[in-house]
Amino acid sequence: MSNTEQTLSIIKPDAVERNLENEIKEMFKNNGFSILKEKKIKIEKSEAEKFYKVHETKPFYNDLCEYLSSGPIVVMTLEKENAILGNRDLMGATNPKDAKEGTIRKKYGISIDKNSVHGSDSPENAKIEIDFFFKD
Ligand code: IDP
Ligand code: MG
Repeated sequence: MSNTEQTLSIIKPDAVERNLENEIKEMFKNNGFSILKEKKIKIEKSEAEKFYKVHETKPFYNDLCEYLSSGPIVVMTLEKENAILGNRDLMGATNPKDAKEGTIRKKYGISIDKNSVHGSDSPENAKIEIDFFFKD
């Protein structure tokens, strides 16, 4: 049975800053993802805190929110068969050091905090995250 899904992807400040936006989008397209919606924005720290609320008890929460709001980001809705897991596979492990060859984080990630991309981790969160950025 087919299972077309949408997932939220973010090209994070470290990658936008290094002008990697187009190269990363090419990786999505070459792997069969359609970019349905996209916008380049800069968010406030308070918005980053809301977006990353699931991590609010983590020691890195404050730095993470500072970071995501530190410069322009590109937010996108990606669509493909099994897009959520497919995007997680293409992104690679959270820590670029552990990411497999051929993944975005292996290719472009600098460190665990500057790991170039975000991707939703479940159908439930994909819906919440797409609505967060694209609900009119
Ligand atoms: P994910 O982005 O692979 O889904 P999560 O565990 O959801 O990883 O963490 C969200 C983001 O928080 C990561 O992408 C990374 O930038 C940052 N992060 C996760 N763990 C650490 C850590 O141990 N130290 C610093 N930053 C971290
Ligand atoms: Mg996550």
